[in-house]
Amino acid sequence: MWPRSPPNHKEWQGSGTTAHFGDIVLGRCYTYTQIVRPELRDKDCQKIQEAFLKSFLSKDPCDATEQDYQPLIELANQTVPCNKTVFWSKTKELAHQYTRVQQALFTLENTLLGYIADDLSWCGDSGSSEINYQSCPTRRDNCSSNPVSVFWNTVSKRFAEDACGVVHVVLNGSLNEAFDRRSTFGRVEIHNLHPKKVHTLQAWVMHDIGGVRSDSCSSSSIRDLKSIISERNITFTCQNNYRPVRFLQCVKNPEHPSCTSGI
Ligand code: AVW
Repeated sequence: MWPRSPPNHKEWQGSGTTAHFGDIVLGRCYTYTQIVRPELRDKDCQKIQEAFLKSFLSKDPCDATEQDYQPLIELANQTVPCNKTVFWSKTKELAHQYTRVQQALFTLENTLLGYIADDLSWCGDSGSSEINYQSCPTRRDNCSSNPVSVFWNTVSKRFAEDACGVVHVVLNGSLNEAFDRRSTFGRVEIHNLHPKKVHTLQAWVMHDIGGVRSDSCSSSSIRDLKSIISERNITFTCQNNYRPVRFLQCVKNPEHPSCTSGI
């Protein structure tokens, strides 16, 4: 049969599967389980790679589901200790810089599944068993249930459900709204914290050095977050420019006044 679309024709608006996807998944899995967290050295990276590929190959890339990822999630399952979970929203780089220094802390990308998938893109096609390296669907294609979005929603939900003790979130206080209900953090993670396990959410609202101080702990978006959290019977605390994270920002701007006095 003639292929549905000729080669090189871009079917979708998003970029295609990351080149060497399968090898990257396998390589990252080995790096993580053998070097980053050797306590996971017994994980089967071949099986993890296979389960990842199976989750989206030969399937309609606009109809991905949570169930597609269950075998992968089970193979890669990992316990994050209580008090060590760090969420982020619009602060990915800073949050990762912090957990790189504080190695006992975990963002989602410091867990095996998040580490493997970080910044990759992937999709397949229902009419073929091949990886689509040409293009992948996005929300712009009217396709919110694409394999990448469903993956991050599913693993973010699981990451939040598994959290316990005090949990942390790094927010961007230089945006109009440091807390955005439509973000993965606002839409998925806060609603999946278990109040019986998580007693406190501690927010760190970080301002860019030299940037505008547009949002802070007393702003309306953070009040919004506080009310959602309090209604769920979880204690909410908030700090502007949490010092250990501020120090990391100051590494790049040591002479800025906010880094030389009173920080
Ligand atoms: P955002 P969110 N690699 O900055 O609160 C590629 O507004 O929405 O923050 N894409 C990713 C990754 C990743 N590592 N992580 C999330 N995405 C997607 C997961 C995701 O669909 C972590 F646990 C999201 O809409 C954070 O606590 C967007 O890229 C929280 O969710 C990032 O948007 C960050 O998500």
